Amino acid sequence: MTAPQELRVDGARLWRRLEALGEVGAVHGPNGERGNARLALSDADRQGRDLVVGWMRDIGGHVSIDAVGNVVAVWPGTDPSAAPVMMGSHIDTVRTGGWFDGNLGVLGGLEVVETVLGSGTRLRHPLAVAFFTNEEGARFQPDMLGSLVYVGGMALEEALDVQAADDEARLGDELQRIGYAGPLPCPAAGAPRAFVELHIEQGPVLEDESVTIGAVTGVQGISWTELTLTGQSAHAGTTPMRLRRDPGVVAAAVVSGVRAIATEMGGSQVATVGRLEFHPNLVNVVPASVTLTVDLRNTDEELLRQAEARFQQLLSDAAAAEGVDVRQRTLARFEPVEFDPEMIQLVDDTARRLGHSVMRMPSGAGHDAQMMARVCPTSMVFVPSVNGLSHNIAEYTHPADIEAGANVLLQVVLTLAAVESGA
Ligand code: HGY
Ligand code: MN
Ligand code: MN
Repeated sequence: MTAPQELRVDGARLWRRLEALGEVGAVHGPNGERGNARLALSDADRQGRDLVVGWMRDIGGHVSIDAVGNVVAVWPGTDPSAAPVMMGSHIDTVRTGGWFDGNLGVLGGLEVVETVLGSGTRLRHPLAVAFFTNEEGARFQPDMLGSLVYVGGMALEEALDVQAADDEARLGDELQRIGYAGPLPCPAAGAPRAFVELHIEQGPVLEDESVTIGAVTGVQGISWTELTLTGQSAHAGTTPMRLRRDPGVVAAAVVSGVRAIATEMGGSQVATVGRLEFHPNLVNVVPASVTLTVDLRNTDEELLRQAEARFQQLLSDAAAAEGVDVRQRTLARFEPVEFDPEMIQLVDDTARRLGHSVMRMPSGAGHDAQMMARVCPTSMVFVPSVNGLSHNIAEYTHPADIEAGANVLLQVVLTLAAVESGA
């Protein structure tokens, strides 16, 4: 029997599962890109859920579904009283998503379990693999909603009443519709022994530094705001400029203004207007209203607050100058999270033991791990994104890097789950 520290995953088997899940809600680009569109609780998301739950059961997992649709599969250890070592992520995607964002953390976890089961290695702690509902926050806000409810950070009833940004569908109704309104209560009873999430970096750092593994130190703070700007709809030809109250002008000031704030602040500050909708959106009508979203992030909470304050100032100045009314709604607001130092060290040491280059780095993207860190020791394993691309159907990570990340995940989990002697 292979010594536990010599165990390695079956990279080809993991890649086959990534490909199979990648065919659910497949999006094909003009240059051969193969992406995914599986917005949370859509029919495509249900199909993806059914496929992954089937794999969980195929390898003997006991699958449970909670009231917000989080799915957790568990494989027993030798000590029934021991808390599970949990791996996982999400399988919902943005509308222009890729094969790897989230999916790698869930299918990498399944690959680890299948490798352990196949080796006959006995572990004291159970192993668990989870996928959480609506991590992306593209259809329902906030993002990381399922894991937030799982750890008690958002009331279940509040989550079930969230309305979708696009079609105002109610989250709880969509859960019922796709058959994933589970029986288990939220928040979850009992915390895992630890949580480890394998994920693509989704940025350019590892690739630029030619490093294979990222030992993730934490997640930056996130601030999402939805603005509804209301002016006076009027004829584009007959209305003198001096009489206009054009919300489009204020929206334009916000788009360029938040870019200027991030550029001036530098460091890790980023700013994005990702959604911008004019109403009635017609060539010859001064818009009545404009709805847009502002995404601000920083690794430092104080700096993030400064960015928010500067954004609010530019918004009120521009709205006052144009006589436009502003309504705003916070869609998400999470402070920066630091992961457990011992967990970060374990990822770092394990990657080096396996002979991989490794660097410590914060995550620019939000992840379920930032919620799990509230209840148990947590860290993440990053692998490089080609051209730093993600939330783009061209998202890609080389198979060798996928395999390297899964092997680091495997060995980290074996350490945490405590191999039984004579196993
Ligand atoms: O927005 C994020 O960072 C994550 O993809 N939900
Ligand atoms: Mn993700
Ligand atoms: Mn994502």
